[in-house]
Amino acid sequence: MSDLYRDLSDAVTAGNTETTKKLVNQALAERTGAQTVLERGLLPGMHVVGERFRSGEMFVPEVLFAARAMRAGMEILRPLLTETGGEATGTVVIGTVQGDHHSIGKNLVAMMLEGAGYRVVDLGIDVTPQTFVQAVSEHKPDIVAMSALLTTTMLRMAETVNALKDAGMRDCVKIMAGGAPVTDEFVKNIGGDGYASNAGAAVDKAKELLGR
Ligand code: B12
Repeated sequence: MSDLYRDLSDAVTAGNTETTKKLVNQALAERTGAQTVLERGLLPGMHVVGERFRSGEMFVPEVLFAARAMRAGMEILRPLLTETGGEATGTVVIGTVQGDHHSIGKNLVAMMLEGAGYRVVDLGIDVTPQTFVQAVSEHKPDIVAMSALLTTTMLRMAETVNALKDAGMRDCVKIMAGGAPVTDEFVKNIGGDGYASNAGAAVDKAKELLGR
């Protein structure tokens, strides 16, 4: 990793928003692509946060600072990652499921889908099955995409699939799900259509499911 990327990764881990923004802008000024800045600077920083949180070296307030720095960096990259023109390739309704407040991964997936030309309706975090159903009825999406980062909230994904079935809407949409604890097998078991382990793969999966 070059010094710039290491410094950027460290700034995210330390929750230093101003340094994160400065280094993202510096990397872009050096004509580095937005995708590279994301993959080599911001994501590794968040990865370290995950490991330190797990091992008890970091606590929730510090993780929140890191998340804020990550979000500030992502906001600078957003227009570059989502630059498209012309007709939308399809519509995706996305949200983090009920009881779950993790938004970073969901936001990245939304951004990458926008970048690939999809219209994205982001329902935010803590989204109940009923809200997903209402959004499908209102926006008529091609895909419903659910995110969960907690093993406990993964169960809400199954409830959302069932709520769509009960509302007679299951066959109108493709259902994708992801997030750290989610697996391909789990998504199949709950009656979903597609799983992806990261935002880039989520775009590939959306294209595969819709054939466009
Ligand atoms: C940041 C963070 C937080 C922040 C969230 C801030 C925010 N705005 O998002 C805060 C501090 C709020 C938080 C709170 C909590 N957290 Co937390 N958090 C994390 C942490 C460190 C990083 C998550 C992250 O942002 N990763 C970076 C992103 C880019 O990765 P990602 O989310 O996995 O997303 C990628 C893929 O999964 C995929 N993807 C994601 N969504 C989707 C959707 C679709 C459709 C597809 C196809 C793909 C996809 O693509 C994404 C991009 O590549 C993780 C550790 C970890 N290793 O995941 C713990 C972690 C998820 N948290 C954990 C816990 C326990 C909690 C709390 C319960 C802590 C507490 N005691 O209060 C609370 C729960 C709050 C709630 N109700 O949700 C545990 C979960 C354990 C478990 N097995 O359930 C983890 C794993 C940490 C740990 N090892 O203990 N957390």
